[in-house]
Amino acid sequence: MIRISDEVKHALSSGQPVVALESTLLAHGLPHPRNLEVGRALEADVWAGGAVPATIAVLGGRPTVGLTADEMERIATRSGALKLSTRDLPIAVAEGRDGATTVAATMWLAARAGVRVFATGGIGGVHRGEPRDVSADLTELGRTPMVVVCAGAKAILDLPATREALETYGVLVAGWETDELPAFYSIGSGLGVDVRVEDAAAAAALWRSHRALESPGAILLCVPPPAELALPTAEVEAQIASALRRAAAEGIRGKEITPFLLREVARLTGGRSLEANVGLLRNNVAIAARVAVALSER
Ligand code: PSU
Ligand code: MN
Repeated sequence: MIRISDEVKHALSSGQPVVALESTLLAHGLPHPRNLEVGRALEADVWAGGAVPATIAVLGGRPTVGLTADEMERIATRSGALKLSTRDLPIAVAEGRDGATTVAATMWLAARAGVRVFATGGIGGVHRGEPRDVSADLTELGRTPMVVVCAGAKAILDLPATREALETYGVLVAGWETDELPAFYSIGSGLGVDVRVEDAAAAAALWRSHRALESPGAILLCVPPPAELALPTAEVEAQIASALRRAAAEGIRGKEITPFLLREVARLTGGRSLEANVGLLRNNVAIAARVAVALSER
């Protein structure tokens, strides 16, 4: 059912480090043509870090782990790719559709292919003012063992509620050289992590203990955005508040809300939030490669 590229298949069978990458941020989270440029840069960053990238999507109904250059272009360029969470995968398969995978669906497919490390920008979580709109990313993080490298949950969300939900779902939240949960565009949220790790070897040790105990769920490795691109919380909060008001006025809901808010905050910050988003993605991917390399040693 899952098609794994020859490159990724070979890497997995020979114990080489592999890093999974998602495609929703390409198809729905970043503007065209920047999205394609970023997708390629993220793969190049994984290679530069000594690991093999596996970007994941559904193509013509076929879940695919490890996109070719043409396949990535198809997902990043053609409109009409569905936004797929775990529950949506059978729909795309049954209907033979193209779809981009969220954090949740990417984890589901990556785990079945045998990939242990995954990098993204910011996970989904509990929406502000919509405490019943909880991303299925949290459900998946609670049940699929994987090291998920991110800059925390997206700042457009209710971060304190998301932090509580991570605890309820039993997700181990680790801070990369920090005691604080990053806030996606900003360095800190004022919320704590469960453990601080100083390097890839410490992250690998945590993973080995997690697997030895057969602990459920993910290790969420949270990395602050690069300081030179991070936005001050007070400033970005004003833009988020205004983006949320516009979303409410336009009646935007469900899976449309996250892409809408990311776009609107990018417009209101004159593109600075987009630069922060791209910078943190590249940083997360580089750290994920280091963790994947540490996991493949020994
Ligand atoms: N990280 C980014 N940009 C994105 C996302 C993550 O830098 O667009 C995507 C991920 O695919 C995540 C999704 O799973 O946003 C969350 O969507 P929702 O809130 O609808 O669950
Ligand atoms: Mn939602």
